[in-house]
Amino acid sequence: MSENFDYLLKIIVVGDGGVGKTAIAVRFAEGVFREDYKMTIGVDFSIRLIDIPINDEVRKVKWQIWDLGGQERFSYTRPLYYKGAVGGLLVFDLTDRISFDHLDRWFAEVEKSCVSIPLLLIGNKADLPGRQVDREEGEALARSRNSIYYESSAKSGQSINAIFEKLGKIIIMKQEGLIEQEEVSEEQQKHKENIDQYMTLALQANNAITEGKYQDALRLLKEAYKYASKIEYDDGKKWIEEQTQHILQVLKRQKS
Ligand code: G3D
Ligand code: MG
Repeated sequence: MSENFDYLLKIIVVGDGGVGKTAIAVRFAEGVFREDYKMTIGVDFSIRLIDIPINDEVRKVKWQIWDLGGQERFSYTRPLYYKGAVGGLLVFDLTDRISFDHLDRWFAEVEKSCVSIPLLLIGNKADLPGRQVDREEGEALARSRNSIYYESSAKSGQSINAIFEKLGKIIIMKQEGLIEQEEVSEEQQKHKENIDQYMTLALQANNAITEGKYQDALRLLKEAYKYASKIEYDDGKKWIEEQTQHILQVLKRQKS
């Protein structure tokens, strides 16, 4: 396949563990449903090139689909995952009510980290019996979030291509000015800058710890804490506290 493309689009797939995020990414990228894929470790991504026609003209799109690899529980690297994403899928499992009830949290987290990117709402596992969420509920939530609702099955392939085509169209039309961009407020912009600052410092601290440069690490952690507070990133703060305690213990042991 030719490596030429008009757009490289990084998108994120978000939602509770087990809802089928990896299955959707794999189904779309490889056209298969694997019964046996392991829980992904770390962040992973799938790639696929597709043509998207807009107003009779084809755009070649290279998708980079980021998959929350088994890290659905919050971790300090989470903002990294969102960085640079231009769109996303918020996925729940139609046979698991709790995964639907958690969507508010996922919406909030993505909106906090990414300045207004288009998000599609996906009720997955439509092939299974025992649905716990009605189509009307999914549609209502999507409407209230200015999103679009799809029901999919990574197993049968239902709606998978349609979802990516729709998302691609929205992203590209925005970028080409064919549909209006939402205004980004100064506050949102500032927030995003604070996230970037936090991330840079947390990663530097992490490297310093790995290299045993503990004084540097302490300084970086302290600085990172300020930004974690500004963005109200409690998991980041917790991580910093844990690392700081750990370093102080190591230093104490080294002294005695
Ligand atoms: P996650 O990445 O969101 O954590 P996975 O979820 O993609 O790992 O999927 C979790 C489980 O649901 C997997 O089963 C997977 O095969 C199954 N699954 C995902 N999508 C669908 C679907 O559309 N239909 C059906 N019937 N099953 C699906 P296991 O058994 O490996 O846990
Ligand atoms: Mg997964």
